[in-house]
Amino acid sequence: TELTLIGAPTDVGASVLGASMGPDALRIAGIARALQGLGLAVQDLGNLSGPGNPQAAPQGGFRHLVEVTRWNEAVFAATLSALQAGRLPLLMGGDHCLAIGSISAVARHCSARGRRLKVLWFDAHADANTPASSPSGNLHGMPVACLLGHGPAQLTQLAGAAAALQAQQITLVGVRSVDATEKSFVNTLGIEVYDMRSIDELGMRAVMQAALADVDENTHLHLSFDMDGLDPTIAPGVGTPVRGGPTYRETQLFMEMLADSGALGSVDIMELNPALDLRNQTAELAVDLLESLFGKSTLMRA
Ligand code: DIR
Ligand code: MN
Ligand code: MN
Ligand code: MN
Repeated sequence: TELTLIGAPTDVGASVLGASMGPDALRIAGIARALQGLGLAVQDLGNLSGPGNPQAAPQGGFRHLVEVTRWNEAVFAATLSALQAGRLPLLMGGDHCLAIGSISAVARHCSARGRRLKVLWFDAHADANTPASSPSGNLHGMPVACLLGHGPAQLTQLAGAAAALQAQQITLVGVRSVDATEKSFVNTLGIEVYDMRSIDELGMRAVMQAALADVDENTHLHLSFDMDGLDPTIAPGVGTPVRGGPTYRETQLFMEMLADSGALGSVDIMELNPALDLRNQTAELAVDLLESLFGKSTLMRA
């Protein structure tokens, strides 16, 4: 596999500043070296550029819609060209609003090639807000809704008129903080969600077996990984931590089972906030988990 690292240094979709430094923290933690060590060819495109963070109040229910759109257009273009070159794009965020751009590009690419797209969304939050339900107007709380066609046209139509995803193409894992109105919207949309209670009751293995049950040889699997999905005791470097997330071991198994599927085609690593981190440990954890995602295992396995 040939990998393309794409840095998107912005926090325009978030309330807390600092995710803009995520890409460089991942580089400092040795992301390229670690993946090369697994035998992958790694190309780092460097950082995309886009507008600064105006730190403005919401307008019409959205904060920074113009800036968020510009950044997503840049992410969309970079992701699509990596895919068209036959490479596996790894988006280094940046806040999670940017997954609208990356996943819209993946959806466009898959439909052009007749491949099925399946998205795994690892997050403490459901990211399924609309202006009607959002407490903040922050677009990093809305990408799942936008990808399903519920949001401003600038963001829902990055790849064309149709929604990037249908509800049955996305599965949420690790969720434990959903806003009151967002909760009924998630239910209405009919998205498959493995919240923390399901992980507690079923275990990560059964959750992932169910989440990956519909993956076949023609499936392109996209992982959108919000670092705040992890338990904050091991991942303090995030802007909106929520206690009670998956442990280190549970998340390793999550990554290993994704690797075993053989279907991984694109990745987002989002919401890493070095300004809130302790000696870059959350970035180092991300790199460690990425090694498992790309096939590192303790022993040879059948
Ligand atoms: C909250 C927080 N649900 C919102 N969302 C976050 O503002 O919509 N998503 N932090 O990652
Ligand atoms: Mn998120
Ligand atoms: Mn989150
Ligand atoms: Mn399923």
